[in-house]
Amino acid sequence: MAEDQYPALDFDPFSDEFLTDPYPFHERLREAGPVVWLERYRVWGMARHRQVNAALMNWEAFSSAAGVGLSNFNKEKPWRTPSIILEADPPLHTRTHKILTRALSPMSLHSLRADFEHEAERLVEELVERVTFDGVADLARAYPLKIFPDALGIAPEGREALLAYGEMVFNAFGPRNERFERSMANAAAVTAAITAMCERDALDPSGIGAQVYRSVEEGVISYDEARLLVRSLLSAGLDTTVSAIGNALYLLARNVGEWRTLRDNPQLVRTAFDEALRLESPVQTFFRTTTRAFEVEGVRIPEGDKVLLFYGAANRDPRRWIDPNRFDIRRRGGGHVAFGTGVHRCVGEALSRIEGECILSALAARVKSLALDGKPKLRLNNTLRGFETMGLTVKT
Ligand code: 4IA
Repeated sequence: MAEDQYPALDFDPFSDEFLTDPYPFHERLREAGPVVWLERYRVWGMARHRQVNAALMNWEAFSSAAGVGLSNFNKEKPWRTPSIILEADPPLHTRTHKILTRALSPMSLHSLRADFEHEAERLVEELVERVTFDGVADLARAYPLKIFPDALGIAPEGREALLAYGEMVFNAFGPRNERFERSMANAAAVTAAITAMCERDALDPSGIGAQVYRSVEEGVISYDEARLLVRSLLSAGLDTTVSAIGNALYLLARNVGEWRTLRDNPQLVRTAFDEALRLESPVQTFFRTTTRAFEVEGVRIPEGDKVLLFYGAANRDPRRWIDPNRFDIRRRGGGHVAFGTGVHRCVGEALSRIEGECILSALAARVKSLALDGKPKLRLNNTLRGFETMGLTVKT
């Protein structure tokens, strides 16, 4: 391709049509070229694994500090105080990242595992007795909504605000479309509830939230920064795992052979959950902003432009995976970008894996067959891919 020639595409990655079935669009994006121009939002797009991975690894050229949504914080006022970990670059990011990495370290998580297992087994037992239930409301949502706020040390009252807030946060990374506006209907009340939950005095001293405040005593961050880091945990940790668990249930219910393989080989829970994350990635897209002109395969992206990275498309790139659309719970080797990669790679990965694996283990131990009742309904969101309802029937 000649200099300054690039494919231009006119579809809207945040439309109902795209979000309902993104995969044919992903294929067109990947096949159009390593980097494309998206007319509708006047941003660049990358959908191939190699380029998405490379951009995520290069925080110096592909900055997060102007926000990882469509809105450019250098030009528009952010809808909330920017996150000091997600929407920051080193060196600020390095300092905050260390704090959350410590709060979510294997050591801190170790003591949670028994509770997580117990709660998963209890919930699955209850659902097995009911035989028919909603895989989202009764399992994929119910489970994280109990154990995650418990782990953080959040009071039992008012937890509904957490899901409403997540809905706002993840829609806000997209354009100010109808979906975004609808989720913001109750914004003031929801934000006030979340802000109150993040205060030191509102948190149980034995939880992960209180752990973040230890860094204030150590003089590493200010009180306000700690509060923002607790807000990051609340923003990032719930809707993502709800989607991940729901999507895994969907794939296992749809692929009877894979369910049988898991039931007969429960040691495969880790790769099964990982494969579900690859194939139906909860986080579908994030943006970066170029800090300088950057050339990708002969296309020059100017400084200060937004670049939309299609994680979900990268995770099904046939250049990277054999039979990419197949759900294969024995697939190994990782390499998907569902958790991102580079300095911003998910700090809650280990926690999310414990959640996913506890649910899949409890099901594998107790359930012989898992079947969808009718067609599950998606919950469309500008960033997250997940279900709203999913009728399931289990047999023991
Ligand atoms: C934050 C990537 C996503 C799960 C995420 C969302 C919000 C925040 C961090 C990560 O508010 O810091």
